[in-house]
Amino acid sequence: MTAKIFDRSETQEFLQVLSGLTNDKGNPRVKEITHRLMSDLFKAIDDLNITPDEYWTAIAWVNEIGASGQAGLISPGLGLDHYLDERLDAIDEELGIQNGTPRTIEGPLYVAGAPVSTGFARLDDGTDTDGHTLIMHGKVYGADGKTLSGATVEVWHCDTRGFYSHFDPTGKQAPFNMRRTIITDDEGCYKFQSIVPKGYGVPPGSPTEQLLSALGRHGQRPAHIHFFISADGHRKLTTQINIAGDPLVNDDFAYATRDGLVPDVIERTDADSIQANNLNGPFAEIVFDVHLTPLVNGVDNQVNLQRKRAAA
Ligand code: MBD
Ligand code: FE
Repeated sequence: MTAKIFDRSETQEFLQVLSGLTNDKGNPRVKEITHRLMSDLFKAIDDLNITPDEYWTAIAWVNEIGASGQAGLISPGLGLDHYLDERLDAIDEELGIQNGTPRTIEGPLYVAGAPVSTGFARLDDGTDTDGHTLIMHGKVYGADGKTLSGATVEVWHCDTRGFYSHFDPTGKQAPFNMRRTIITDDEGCYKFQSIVPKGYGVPPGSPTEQLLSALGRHGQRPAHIHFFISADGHRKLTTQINIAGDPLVNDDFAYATRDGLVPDVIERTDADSIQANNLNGPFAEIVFDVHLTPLVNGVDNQVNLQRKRAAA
């Protein structure tokens, strides 16, 4: 097939009309983006001879993605979340801002409103008996290099089955299990007890998995722990740490692994360490300090308003 119609003036005029560029109502930014995306899609259909059968298969898939609430899951799977991070990094580089702690993607499974405590929290409710006890702690540092007391550390992770509370297909977990907000203490420290999470996998048979399979890819993430860290006068940091030693640390379907975000996991078996943490057996310890960056001209230039709206 050699028929090509993209460059025809009728096609170009049609793209202007369907994007609203020929009317004076609506939202100019939405028109601009729609025009570009529709043009790229029309061109791809033309160049690749995308058939009606292929096109309508894709539409059915988009419907399934929406019906299953997986737009936020295929997005990191297709690297878009990581790409946005790379762009933020590039913008920071232009501004001369150094991110002492790298950012990485939020993912689709944060829930606002977790219980708040100062200094320390226990994240898990003790019902995941397959879990190995984890003690994780560190200090939050401000732009001036000094520790920040009163900083907010939001943390969330999944259980040993790879399920997050509020998204658990078995309905087994209590609300906010393995989700807490910890305010740093006078020394700028946060500390929590939980269990070492396991990796996450996209739901079997899901439209997300179907596309990944067609790409010859898997839908697994290495074990990881999510964080939002915020403090007055600083930009909110979205990041994660990976559990060192997980075989998928460098094979994450969501592309969230970054240098500096794979802290050592130290296995503690000595009586003194166990007693100092009020535990009754061996545990894993992770130490992870966080360095925040200052506001830019008094504002968080990277704030994600959609997340604010969703949390309101
Ligand atoms: C997760 O737990 C996650 O963090 C991401 C980015 C995507 C799917 C599941
Ligand atoms: Fe996650």
